[in-house]
Amino acid sequence: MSDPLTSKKEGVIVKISQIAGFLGSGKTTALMKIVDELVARGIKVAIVVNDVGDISVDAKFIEAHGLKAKEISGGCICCEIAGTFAATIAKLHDSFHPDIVIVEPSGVAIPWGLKRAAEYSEVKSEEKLVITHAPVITLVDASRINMLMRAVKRLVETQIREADVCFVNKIDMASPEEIKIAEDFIKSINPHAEISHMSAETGEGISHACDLIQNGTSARYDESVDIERERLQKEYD
Ligand SMILES: Nc1nc2c(ncn2[C@@H]2O[C@H](COP(=O)(O)OP(=O)(O)OP(=O)(O)O)[C@@H](O)[C@H]2O)c(=O)[nH]1
Ligand SMILES: [Mg+2]
Repeated sequence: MSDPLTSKKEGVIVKISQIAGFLGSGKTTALMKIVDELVARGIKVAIVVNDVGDISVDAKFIEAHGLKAKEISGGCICCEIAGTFAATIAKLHDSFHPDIVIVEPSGVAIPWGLKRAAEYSEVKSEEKLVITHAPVITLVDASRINMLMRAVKRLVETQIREADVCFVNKIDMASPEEIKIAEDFIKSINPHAEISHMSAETGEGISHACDLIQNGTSARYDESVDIERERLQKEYD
């Protein structure tokens, strides 16, 4: 997607990539493999994790790859601690100059809220910083799709609606029926999203995710506000 606001701005560009998905959908497992491949491609990557669960990104893994990690514990990146998240991105930028910051939001985070929080880091940085976004990736756990569609439907719907690409994950353990249910569910909520398959466990789909993160873009939060304002203005006129 074109990014008119960003193209008007000047400064060092940092791309934010978020891998969303409900608790236990495979975000950390996917993130590890994605980071591995992006680093092998020569990209300077930083990771920000917001773990509310027990499983956290292995600091040794991160150090072994020469990466900087910043863990934010508790709460939700996108709303409660937006200021801290923005400061984290700005600090990472000022000290490490990553090309891409990959964010694992908490499993209950909303993608657009995280975009807004990331863009706020532009005013927090010592340098002139311009945030761009990689396509928002949402992982949908096919092996638990029936539970997800019942117990946490609203949240999962929002994560799917705000995604550019949905990966149906855990295809190695899900049945063909579950995979089909997940695909239909995604289509019914977000017909514009690209739907792809992944097994974060076996590595299937990881290269495609890396291509999207490296080469793709997604609209800015503030751009979406302008687009919405224009649309409402037209309706009013
Ligand atoms: N079989 C299979 N298991 C997977 C796959 N992806 C993740 N898992 C497993 O699912 C569990 C949760 O994976 P995580 O990567 O920790 O999920 P997460 O989304 O980071 O979880 P939270 O951070 O707690 O929300 C782990 O036991 C993983 O090993 C997959 O593609 N196939
Ligand atoms: Mg995790």
